[in-house]
Amino acid sequence: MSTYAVGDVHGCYSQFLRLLDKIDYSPSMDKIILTGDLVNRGNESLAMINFCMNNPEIKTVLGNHDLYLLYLLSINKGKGKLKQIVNAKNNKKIYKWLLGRPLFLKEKDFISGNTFFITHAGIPEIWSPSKAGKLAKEASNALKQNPKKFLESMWGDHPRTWNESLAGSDRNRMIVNYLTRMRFINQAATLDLKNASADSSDNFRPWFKYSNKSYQDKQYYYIFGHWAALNGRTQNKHFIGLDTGCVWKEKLTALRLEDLRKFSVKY
Ligand SMILES: [Mn+2]
Repeated sequence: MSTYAVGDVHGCYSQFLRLLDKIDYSPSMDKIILTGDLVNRGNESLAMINFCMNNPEIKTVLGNHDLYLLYLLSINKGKGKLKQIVNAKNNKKIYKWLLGRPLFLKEKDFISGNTFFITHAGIPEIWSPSKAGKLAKEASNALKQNPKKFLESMWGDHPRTWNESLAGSDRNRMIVNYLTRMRFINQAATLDLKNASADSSDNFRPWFKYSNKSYQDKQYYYIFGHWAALNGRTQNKHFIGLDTGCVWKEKLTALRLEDLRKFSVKY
């Protein structure tokens, strides 16, 4: 009985099945938690979504591409690789299912006592994990309450810095941008959303290079996807990047939470 976190699948459904095979996945015994971005770029996005809907023991957080899909579903407009989903017969069911996915998951391993925080992009140093969990729930509730309004006003890179007094769409956008799009931030936790490479610039460093008190907890592990250029390299075993670029013809990776062992399949 094991729990695995799996990196960004991006419509690479065949590779995902091969990975499940490799870890000898049993739906009745094992748990899977995906880091989001189930869809887009790859060719089998619809198959991937359908598989997850049919296997409710598979959990996922929402990634920026999943949110983009939600937006396209909300305006009933297919685009690129997501056309197959927007035009699918069960598109209403997919929309409803996606709306119910969280932005943050917490998983405790009771044998080791380790706690894992799973988000698509990460948790900025200005927030403790419990604060991030609360804000994630706040944004999810707003999304469910008024999906159209939320999704329509979600786009944009501003504001760039968190401020407790932010309200309405600005606040939701900020929460979503930290949890699903963040890579580099500065000392004030200002986001640089333009740089998708692995190289720091000016005063911006990878979000996990700062020194939040929670980051020092020896039993806390931060699991994220999103940053394919990083290819899992954080130089800190408490920050585990699982997007290993499957859709860029690299690898799809699973992490077994019990012993932190990684399993990968090649594209
Ligand atoms: Mn992403």
